[in-house]
Amino acid sequence: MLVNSPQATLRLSEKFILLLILSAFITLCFGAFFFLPDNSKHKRFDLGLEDVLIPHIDAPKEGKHAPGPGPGEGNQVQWSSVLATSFILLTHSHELQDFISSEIQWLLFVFQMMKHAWDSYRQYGWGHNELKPLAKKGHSTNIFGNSQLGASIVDALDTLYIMGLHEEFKDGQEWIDQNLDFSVNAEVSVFEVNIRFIGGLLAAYYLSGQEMFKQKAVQLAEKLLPAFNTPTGIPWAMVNLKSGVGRNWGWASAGSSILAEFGTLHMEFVHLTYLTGNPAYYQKVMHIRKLLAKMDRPNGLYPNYLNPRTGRWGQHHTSVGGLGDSFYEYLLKAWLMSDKTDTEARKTYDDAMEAIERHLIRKSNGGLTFIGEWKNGHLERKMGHLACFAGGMFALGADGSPDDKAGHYLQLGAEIAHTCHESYDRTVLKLGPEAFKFDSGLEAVAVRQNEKYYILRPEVIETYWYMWRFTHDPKYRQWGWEAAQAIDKYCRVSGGFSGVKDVYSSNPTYDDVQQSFFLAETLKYLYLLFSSDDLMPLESWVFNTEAHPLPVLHLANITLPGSEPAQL
Ligand code: DMJ
Repeated sequence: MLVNSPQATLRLSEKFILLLILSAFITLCFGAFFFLPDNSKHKRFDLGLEDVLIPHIDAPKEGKHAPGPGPGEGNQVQWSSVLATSFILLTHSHELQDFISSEIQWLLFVFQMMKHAWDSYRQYGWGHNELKPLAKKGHSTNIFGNSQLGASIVDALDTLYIMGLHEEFKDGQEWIDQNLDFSVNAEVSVFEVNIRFIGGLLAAYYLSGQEMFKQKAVQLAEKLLPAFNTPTGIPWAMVNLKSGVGRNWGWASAGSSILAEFGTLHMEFVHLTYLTGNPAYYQKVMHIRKLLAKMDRPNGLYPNYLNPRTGRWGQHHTSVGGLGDSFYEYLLKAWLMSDKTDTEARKTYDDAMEAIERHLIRKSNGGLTFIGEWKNGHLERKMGHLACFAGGMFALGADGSPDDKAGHYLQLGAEIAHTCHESYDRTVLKLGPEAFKFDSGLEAVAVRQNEKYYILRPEVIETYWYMWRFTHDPKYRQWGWEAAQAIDKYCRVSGGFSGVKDVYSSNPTYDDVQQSFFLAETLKYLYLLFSSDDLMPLESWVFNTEAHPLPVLHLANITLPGSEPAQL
């Protein structure tokens, strides 16, 4: 059953008519596809629910990354109207619910969540970075500086595209074309702007073929380059887009840069060099890699802090959650994105995973596998929601792991997925807390009041999706469906979706923020979880840490400007 609706008591004749209407819709949509001229079928790069039903997407071809006309062009079916209508029909008819598989119903459910999130932002926060769904006005945080860069538009674009929301995509495209200007006096986070804006713009370019997205990505990248002007070449955490002056966060271990920030640029920067022929981007990230390779690592672990003036580690804290997480993710994804030719990245990843397993991963008394945090020689038995992404990373990296440990890493991914699911299941709202402990008889529950919040984060659902893709165990879809329902029930308000401050309270208060990553990641991973594997196949696409898909580059046949052929 999709939704408990008191109005679902239609007469038999009405039900029959509803069935007929839905069948007519589906027939119309199939028909529209089949009657398209052959050339437009092959050229088009539409994604969305039709791909669940008719898998026909080709991966981007080498040297021809963005086949097909842009969104809204050509003879396209308006999937948004079809899906919205189907959802309304479904919520009103048990017969239709019996007739249509759970997965399609769940897909439609996620689709209408995306519509609500986007439409609310469109109505109340348009052009602002994020939305305050209760106050019904724009919102921003210090990661975007004092700017109105439309972060939610850029972050949501590829999700809209993948869901087939072409009108909404076009609306966002127009705003970006006419309004997105990076010559602003704003001090932004280099990492956040890279993963959300450069990643989002590049994915929109690869999916739609619209040159404008590529140009905007390159304009922004040029503005980030001054951040690398440090004595070591390790970038500052923040840069002023106008003046180019950089600095680090005041709270970060005596002026250090952060591993998960300077270590999460590689994918986007390699693509920038590939697309522009400008070697600067590639050289900047390879310089970071080389510098890290030369450094001593305590117990083989990478501390979270590195001073960009001295080139020395700051505090010896290591985490697979916040401050460390996506550094490890990008080592694996650099290898995958290079069509597995970047073996240096793979080796670095494998070595890091070995040290992490030895020093950070433990099993609780209750049998839950967790990833703790290393702090000055001591293991803190606490895991953050952010670290839950690692279940998916272990599964993604299983194939290609050394010593025939593929099965082992897939199993580790499954154990982390199980632990993170428990962290959701042990709450009142069935949504996971920001951090949870494994100490003093406590298992997978938050203790401190300021760790009980849920801010629409994606990591647990991300892991469900990767585990689903690699195992097809239906429990991952079931767990994703539980999470989707809980988000819809407890985070949905009339003006969008909001985070909640206490997942253990049956009457939680809202934080009044609809995060841009909710549209970029949480809803995209849910949609992919309920879709066919042919939608965004992992052999062809690698998702950046903000869930923006970038195509695999066939680097065995290409020499990137600024690289030595032997290195690739
Ligand atoms: C996202 O912006 C990215 O996934 C990032 O790597 C860390 N976490 C947030 C969402 O929780």
